[in-house]
Amino acid sequence: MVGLSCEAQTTAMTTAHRITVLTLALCPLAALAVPMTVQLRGPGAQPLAGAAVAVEVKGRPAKTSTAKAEIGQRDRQFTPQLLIVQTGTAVNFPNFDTVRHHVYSISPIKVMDIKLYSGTPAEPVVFDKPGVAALGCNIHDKMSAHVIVVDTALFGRTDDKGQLTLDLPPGEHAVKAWHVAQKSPTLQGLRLTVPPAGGSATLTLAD
Ligand SMILES: [Cu+2]
Repeated sequence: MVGLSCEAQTTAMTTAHRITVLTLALCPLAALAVPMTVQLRGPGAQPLAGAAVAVEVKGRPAKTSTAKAEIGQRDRQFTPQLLIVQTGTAVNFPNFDTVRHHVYSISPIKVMDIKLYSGTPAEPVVFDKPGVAALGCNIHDKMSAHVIVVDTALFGRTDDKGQLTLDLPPGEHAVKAWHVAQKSPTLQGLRLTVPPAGGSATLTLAD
């Protein structure tokens, strides 16, 4: 058994009960996650690409004190324009342009103001409350980005088909989702049921 991944061990489970007992003893609970594909749709059933989806599993830590992330500025645009992070993540805002930028947010979860600067600011900004922060640049009105802050490490961004696959424990979980086209500026709460073997589900975001 030594050197086998938990996945390989799970396959071995079917061959001998004795191995099953050993496998369960070796694999931590987190390894019992199964692949689950979520498709996020809008109120008109259209798939929502580039949406943030986060799954909150009971008993898992809501915050991090170690994660780091980055939103750069390049060619007078934020990159990326959507950043999804766990609550407590420190985000840096390096400016790769030769022009100076002035990054700000007046969103309630993070009021911030990095005044006209070049290079990388000395201190990152810690996003310590869950929700949505809309970022802008005081100099370039067209620059816009969003930081989506979620109380879970299980999150991602939907692809062109509005889909996202995550390894999740079976059960019923709370989901937080957000898409730039929705009218409400906050994360929406949804529910997701993950069957024992995983699978797929469609979730619908309101306007
Ligand atoms: Cu700017």
